[in-house]
Amino acid sequence: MTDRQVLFSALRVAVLDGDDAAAGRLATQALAEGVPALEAIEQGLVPGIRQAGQRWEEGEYFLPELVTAAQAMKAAMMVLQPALDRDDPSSSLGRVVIGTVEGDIHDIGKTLVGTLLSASGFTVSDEGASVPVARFVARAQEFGADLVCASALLTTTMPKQRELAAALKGSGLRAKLMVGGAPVNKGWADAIGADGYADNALAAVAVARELVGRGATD
Ligand code: B12
Repeated sequence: MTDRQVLFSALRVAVLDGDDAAAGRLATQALAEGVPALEAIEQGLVPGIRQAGQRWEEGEYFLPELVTAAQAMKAAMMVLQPALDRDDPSSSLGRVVIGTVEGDIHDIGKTLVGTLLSASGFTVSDEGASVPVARFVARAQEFGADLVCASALLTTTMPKQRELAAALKGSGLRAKLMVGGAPVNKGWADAIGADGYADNALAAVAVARELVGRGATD
């Protein structure tokens, strides 16, 4: 294993153990060693939180352990996020309203997507988690959004994305809709009339650029 792999593995274990002090310290170490923030997130933190979810599914972890794993991930993200923001300070590619749909408190993936969009040059208004459909629409109007991004992590909250697609169409606003989240796929996005879908934060940036008419080489 290379030094970098050892560090990624330690980050993963810190999340799994719900050790927020270690997660924060290792994130700081990663930046000090010149590891790109996104690499530390995708190769250390994300596998850690996914593995914690798997252990929970298999009955090895209980909810408090999953919560502390998420807290450790957030502690590391607090350190890494400013580095993501610094990575590409270009002029605004478009205005984005992002949030997790109502009834759903999962915000880690949504925040990652919002941060990368912002780092890639979009102006982002992050509305947080459990955002009602009406609030997405009102905010899109007042912010002059080109794009609304809605995350759903629960099969029970995915229908809110469908409601949002219909509400945005009915509002007459120009904003396009991109959806995502672990249970969401392209078939669902097409079925509800969303304009775009991506299964990870980097792909979300590419799709967002296409949706606002600013393809990869602009
Ligand atoms: C961490 C976690 C939690 C944490 C959330 C902490 C937080 N602040 O977010 C806590 C412990 C609080 C939690 C609670 C619950 N959870 Co939970 N949780 C997870 C877990 C393990 C990881 C989610 C995560 O953060 N992944 C890491 C991020 C980076 O990945 P991501 O979210 O998928 O996002 C990426 C992509 O999907 C995409 N993306 C995400 N959003 C968007 C948006 C757009 C527009 C685009 C383009 C892309 C995009 O890009 C992201 C970055 O690459 C998942 C398991 C899993 N494998 O997903 C279960 C999971 C989502 N949870 C689940 C459940 C059931 C719950 C609870 C209902 C449990 C309970 N009984 O109380 C509650 C939900 C309460 C509520 N009302 O919301 C189930 C959902 C099952 C289902 N079919 O609906 C899962 C799948 C676990 C399981 N296998 O059973 N959870």
